[in-house]
Amino acid sequence: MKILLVQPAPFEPGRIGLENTIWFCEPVALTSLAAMVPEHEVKILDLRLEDDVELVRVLNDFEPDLVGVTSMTTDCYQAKATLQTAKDVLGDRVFTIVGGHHPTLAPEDFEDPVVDALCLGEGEDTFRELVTHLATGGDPRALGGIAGLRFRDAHGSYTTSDKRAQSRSLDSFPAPARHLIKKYVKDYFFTVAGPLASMVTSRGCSFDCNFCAIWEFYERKTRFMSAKLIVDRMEALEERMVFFLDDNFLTNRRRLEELCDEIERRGVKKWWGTQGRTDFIADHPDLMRRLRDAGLVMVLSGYESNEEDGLAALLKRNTVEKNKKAAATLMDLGIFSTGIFMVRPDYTDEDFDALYAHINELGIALPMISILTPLPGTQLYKAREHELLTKDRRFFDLLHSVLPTALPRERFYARFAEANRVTWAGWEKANLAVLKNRPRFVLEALPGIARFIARARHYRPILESAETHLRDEVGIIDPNARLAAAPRKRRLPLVEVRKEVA
Ligand code: B12
Ligand code: SF4
Repeated sequence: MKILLVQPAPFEPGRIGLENTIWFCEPVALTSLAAMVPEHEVKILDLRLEDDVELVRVLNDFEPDLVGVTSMTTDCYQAKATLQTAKDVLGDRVFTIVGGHHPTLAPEDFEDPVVDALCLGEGEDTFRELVTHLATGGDPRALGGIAGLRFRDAHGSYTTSDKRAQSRSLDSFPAPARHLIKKYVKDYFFTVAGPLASMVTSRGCSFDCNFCAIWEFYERKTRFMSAKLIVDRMEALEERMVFFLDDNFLTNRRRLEELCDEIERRGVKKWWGTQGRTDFIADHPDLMRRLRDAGLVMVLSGYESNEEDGLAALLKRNTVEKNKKAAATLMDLGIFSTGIFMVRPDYTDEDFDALYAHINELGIALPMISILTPLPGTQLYKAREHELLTKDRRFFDLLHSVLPTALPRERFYARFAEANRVTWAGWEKANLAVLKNRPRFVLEALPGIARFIARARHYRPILESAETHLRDEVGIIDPNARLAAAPRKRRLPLVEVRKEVA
């Protein structure tokens, strides 16, 4: 069977967005799926790195029997457009499927004649069974025997098959088929690190923050790849720099110690980065030192708030004290710290001032500010859906406020856009610490540093202008939308909706 797997491009490339400057990585979902069907002819198209016409060209030349696309919330329309194009070019002889976080958490957004099926949850086994069914002449409208699908049945209605168990050991999955993305690899990066390989070494998270649906997507279970296999896979990579995409990599102390042992024993020389919580960093400075010595150069963490109340309202189960200690530990060790902070739509001028002052005190190498956004599937979404100003999925990029703001929108975005200029006090100190501790990394990253500076210069005017946000919203969000009552200093309400999930 001929299979085309597609990573859609953002709706409007060149707008504000994480992938333009900070983090742009390989589509691990697609290489993981491709690895499950090695006996079939598979192509992967990363449309973020291709000309607009490439999709149509490949559809015409390759004539795939199946087109699959991945989608997070912001990619929803582009993912559907990809499948629409597939049907336009190849008609009903092509089977179309979408998978990923958004179709799993908001399947109704994909119920459309151009979508034959949605993969709900983890995809590997579902995809392999589907491909085998279709390749052996199975009816494309009779998929009820394959767990983890929502599909269009013989009557054209959507039907959901049994739930796909998410219990398979991560060590039992084959290595992602990275040879299919070889031509793109030079273009993937995390800040100054690139060309960058990406790996996933765990799935799930044991926390239950109300703005994040990772724990719901993985049904409250966390699975880990063994330290030995991580290092086998690292050794097999051509790239010197690797990013572990795990949402919460720094969590299983024993596994991390084993990872250090394996890396030391085998003498693996890679620079690597990952995501991890600040409480773990604060509570394990010695282990962080060992991890640093094993090649850890960068950590992305959600610091989120400068207020204990703010953290509690997000059910983050962390403290400002731990945030401070983590930032100091990372600076001390010379690990490049990227910190994500959230501006709330109910922010006043004083709130903005306090958050920015706090960030400057912390001393983060790269602070990133986002806007609190109820993403579909989260507890926050359930609690605040009725307040949304739009359900246009392009605005769920954490850079637009889909909730009414306390400040006039113009002022809100002016203060938000200002972050890029006013939160850099810790930058120099934190980066000098990296330079001092990791001169070899800095030397190897010089081309990446030059590319990062070029990207930052290009996107700065976009990031630092409130106009870009307001322009995006024209005709979609009422520019005068405001919170009904001006907020005052108060304790933030906890959002406790959950439990129907368990
Ligand atoms: C790397 C990453 C990115 C990359 C791009 C990812 C890519 N595809 O290239 C970058 C850095 C650009 C990015 C950006 C953003 N991201 Co992001 N990102 C991730 C991260 C950390 C890893 C993605 C990954 O590769 N996972 C590993 C693969 C194996 O898992 P998977 O994608 O879920 O795929 C499996 C299944 O879903 C399914 N599947 C997936 N696709 C398909 C397709 C088919 C055909 C089939 C059959 C099955 C299938 O099978 C796969 C194998 O089991 C995830 C967290 C996570 N755990 O996934 C967040 C995540 C996807 N991002 C998220 C968000 C919110 C964003 C941003 C909006 C904001 C931000 N600041 O992070 C921006 C949006 C960018 C934009 N375009 O507007 C959310 C999405 C939530 C949602 N409702 O969609 C996640 C889940 C993080 C979170 N904690 O909530 N992100
Ligand atoms: S935000 Fe991080 S710690 Fe919280 S549930 Fe999501 S992945 Fe886990």
